[in-house]
Parts: sequence; structure tokens; C-alpha cells
Amino acid sequence: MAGNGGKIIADILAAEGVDKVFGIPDGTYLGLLNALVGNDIPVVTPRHETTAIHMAGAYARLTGKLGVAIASNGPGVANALPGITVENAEGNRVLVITSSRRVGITYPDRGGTYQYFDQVAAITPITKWSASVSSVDRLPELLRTALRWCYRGRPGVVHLDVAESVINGKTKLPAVVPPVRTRRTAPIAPDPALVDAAVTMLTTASLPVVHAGGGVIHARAHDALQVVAERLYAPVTTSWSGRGAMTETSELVWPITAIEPTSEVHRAADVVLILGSRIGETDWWGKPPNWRDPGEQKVIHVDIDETSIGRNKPVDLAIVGDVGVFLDEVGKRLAGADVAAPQTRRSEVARLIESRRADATKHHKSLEDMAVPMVTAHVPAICQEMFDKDAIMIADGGNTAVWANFFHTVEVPNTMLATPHFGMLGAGVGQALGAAEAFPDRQVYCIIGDGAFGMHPQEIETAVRNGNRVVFLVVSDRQWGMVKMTQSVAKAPVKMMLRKSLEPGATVNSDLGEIGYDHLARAMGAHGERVADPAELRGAIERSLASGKCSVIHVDVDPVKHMWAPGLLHFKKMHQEPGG
Ligand SMILES: Cc1ncc(C[n+]2csc(CCOP(=O)(O)OP(=O)(O)O)c2C)c(N)n1
Ligand SMILES: [Mg+2]
Repeated sequence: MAGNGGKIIADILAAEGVDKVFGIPDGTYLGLLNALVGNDIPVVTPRHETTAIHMAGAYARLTGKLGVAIASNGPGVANALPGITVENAEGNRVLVITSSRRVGITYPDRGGTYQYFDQVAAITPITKWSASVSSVDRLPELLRTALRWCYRGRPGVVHLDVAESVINGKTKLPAVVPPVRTRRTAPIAPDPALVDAAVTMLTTASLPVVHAGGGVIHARAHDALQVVAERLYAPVTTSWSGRGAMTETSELVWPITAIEPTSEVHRAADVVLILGSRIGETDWWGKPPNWRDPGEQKVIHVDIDETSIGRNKPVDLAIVGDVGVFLDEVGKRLAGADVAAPQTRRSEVARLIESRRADATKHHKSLEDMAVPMVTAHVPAICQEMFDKDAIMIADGGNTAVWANFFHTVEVPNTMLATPHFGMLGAGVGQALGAAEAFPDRQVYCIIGDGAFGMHPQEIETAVRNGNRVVFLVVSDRQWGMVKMTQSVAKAPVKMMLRKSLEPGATVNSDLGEIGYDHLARAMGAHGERVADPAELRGAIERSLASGKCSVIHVDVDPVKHMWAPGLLHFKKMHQEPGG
């Protein structure tokens, strides 16, 4: 049968079960667009290519499916670069297909080619793998190699650059084969002898502790983790990326925002089970004083990617494999055995829980402050109360994201998104839209800084056009709040402690003017609200949900109180150079 390169791509993606593609249309890949539509794969179109990449990343992380995004040669690809960088750093499984100019124009390289740059050279260092397809004969082979890379090791972004002449040019179509014939589709099972050894270490430990990273979310191992944690009566700490690996309503979970109590747990453990985490900078590199001395703490490290194991924290037992399969196997072995946690462990865990509770109440004072404009804590706290338990929450911005993290509890696993590795302002807009595309029937809301939202407000129209009923709560302090805080403390620490803020003009370019985001929303056909009084926020959320469409609530917050987000001192320390 005859077709074109676009049809080859669409057929292989359809066989992979891809059911949505994100990107902005372009003539260079018309053959692909037509073939996707022909395969009942809709193309969801934002107004900026970087949004498409974040939509695909959020879609992948929330559903466990492959996220696919497209971008067109030259400017389209240039616009996609930030999104590619971030989604790769965050470890979300995204395949990006870009078009490039026709082979007859780019080869030989004459210079002066329109809308052209070496896309593979630019993208290679920001992805797991990137290649160019300049001949249709190699398209099936290279696309299948790309798909193998998508499922190899730690998830991230994989890129295939396909010349317009390949996508739109006529060719004979190869037979479509199911993925199981061309790549590994079953999760990698860990060596059973190593699982046995892990069980022995865990059951003979005096205080075993589980540290869950983003790998647990990608393996969708939330329930299996809970079973193992409960059978061992072991505290579970989560990395920033692993937030939501297990429900935070469990007394055994230490949300990452319990920063000092988490370190207390890490210092108390004699055996640590690290699951799908590299123990990076925001895990304090696994080092004292936030973790116990390596000589006194045994480490079991399970990861799908063997290059992550033992990289920062020395290991006693290295296990390569899917953390979901590992946990299922451990759970089974613990089911029959007499593993009733010893009383000493129960009292130690009770002590640690008490310490975590005391730490949490420290922050809750802000919720008693009913001044107008409001203190930011009310925004996440009221959202938690108003939205469904399984609503997807996205946190974006500087201090806004900190406040949102501290006053949110992940009740249902894998319902919170952010960019914990990159802190990418504005990514939350695309993530929210991707979440709404992943689960059209669930509530999605995004708490975002006014600076961050200002990077992609045009996507309100995307949400309206595509029927994404996202509620954006834009925290308006009219400043790059986190930057202003850092500058102020660096300039006059004592004055800041005494007066809480410096005189106008004391910091460099950290103030912003106002964008009336509620007006902007209405201009694009969305529902708009503006609130400054915490007592009025519930009503605004109710009306937003009742509007049945994308809504933007412009929330005026006290700009000085906003600068004093919780945990600031810890964050400063966390980013010190590790040494050792
Ligand atoms: C894309 C991007 N540019 C710059 C930064 C550096 N940065 C970190 S926080 C911050 C200020 C954020 O302002 P806003 O979104 O209004 O949140 P606020 O801190 O005021 O809550 C900046 C500029 C970043 N993280 N991401
Ligand atoms: Mg701000």
C-alpha cells in the first residue's frame, strides 16, 4: 500500500496506543496531521510550542501513557526547546517529533537556509536520545529505536527529527506490527535473590525507612508501596518529585514539606529502601547531617536505571528493576511471614509522628490571619477544602509554589504536578491543560504566581477552545516575590528580620506592574473573578466551578507576608554545595 512518511509515523503511534498528540499545525507535517486524524488520534493545539511539550509531559505522568508532541522546523522547534529541557529534567516520558526542511534544501548545507538550524545538535544534550530521519527507508527503524529509548531507563524526552520531504513524500507503507514485536513491553523484574536479600534486611532492621522518588509514580506503584510500608510499619518519605507516591493521609507518610521531620526520620533509620530516586540536591545528596552517617545506615537502592544507583549515597544492596514489580514481590513475601513490627519500632515511629505533627502546626498560624489582602496560605488551604479529593493540583511560581506545597495534602496519589527539578515558571499552565486532557472529567486547578502566569496567559484561550475546565488561581503580589525576598535578605538581613521588608527601590527590578488576570480571562471567553478577602475565596471558587469553563481567579495577596513563605531557611541550606 502506498502512503507517506506521516502515515508510517501515525500507524506506529496508533499501534503504541497513543491517543492524543500535542502541537501546533504546520504544512511541513501535513502528511502526519492527516494520518493522525485518520487514525482517530486528535491533535490538541495550544498557542505556544513549549506548552505542547508540557501538556504531553503532564499527560504522560498522570496517565502512565506515552506523551507525544510535535513542533515544526525552525521557529516551532526553537519555541519547544524550554519545554523539552524541563520535561527531560523532570523525567516525564515524552516523544517529540519535529519536522525539518526538505532534504533537497538542507543537503548540502549551503548556508542561508530559511527556518533552519541543526535541531538534532541543539536537542541532543537536552534529551535521552535524538536522531534525524532524512530518508523514508529509515523511518520505521528510527521511530522504533526512539520508542525503545522512551522505555529504556529513567523516563525523559526522546526526539525524532523528520524531514518534510520524508513526512509528506510518497512511499510504500511497511506492515504495522504490535509493539511487543519490536521492543520490551513488560516491566523489568528484579532478581528474586536480591528481593529476598532486601526482605531480610528490611525485616531485621530496627527502623526501616522507605524513601520514594518519582520512579514510584512512573511505575504506578502507589498501592504496592502502601502495602509494604504498612506491613513493615515503616515511615515513608518522599522526594519533591516523588510527592504523591503514597497518600499523605497515611500517618506513615512524611510529606516533603515536613523538611526537618523528614531529616529526623532519615537520621533515625538503620535501613533505607530508596525507590526510584537519585537522591539529588533536594534530598540533601543523602548526606549527614540530614541523613545518618553511611557507616551506620544500610541502603537498598532500587531503580529502573542502573546509572542512578549508588551515585550519591553508597549502597549495600543494588537492585535494577521496576519498583512496582519489586514492591509487589516484597509485599508477597511479607504477607506470610511474621513481620509484626516490634514494639520498639512502634514507639520510635510514634515519636517521629509526634514530632512531624508539632512541626506542621507551626505553619498553621497563617490561616488564622484574616487580613485583606489575604495571606497566601489561604489559597491552597481553601482549595483543598473546595476541590474534589482526586482533583489534580498544579503548583507554579516562586514563593507561590512554596506556599502551595506547604498548605496542600496529596490525598489521592499522583494528583499533584509541579516542576520540582527545574522550578520552571509558567510550565504549570501547560501542565494544567495537559492534566485536563488526560482526565476531562476530573477537576484541575493551578495555583500560580503572577510572574509565572504572565509567561503563558495566552493559553487561557486554548483552554476555552478545547473545553478544559481548569481553574487558575493567580497569586498577585505584583512582584517576582521569591527574588525580591532573596535580594532583600542579602542586602539587609537584620533590617529584614526587624521590619519584614525594605523601603521601595531597595531591590533591583523585582517589582511588577499589575495585569488584571480576571479581565484578561474574560477577554478570552473564560470566567474571571478577583478576590482579596479570604472570606470571599470560597464563593469565587464555587462560581468558577459552576461556570463550567476555564476560570481565572486573580487573588490579591499581601506582598510583604507573601515574601515570608514557609521553609525559606531550609531551602537556602538545601542548595549549599554538598562537599564530601
Ligand atoms: C522561567 C524562569 N525564569 C526565571 C526563574 C527565576 N525565578 C525563580 S522565582 C522567580 C520569581 C517568581 O515570581 P512569581 O511567579 O510572581 O512568584 P512569586 O515568587 O511572586 O510567588 C524567578 C524570576 C525561574 N525559576 N524560571
Ligand atoms: Mg509574584
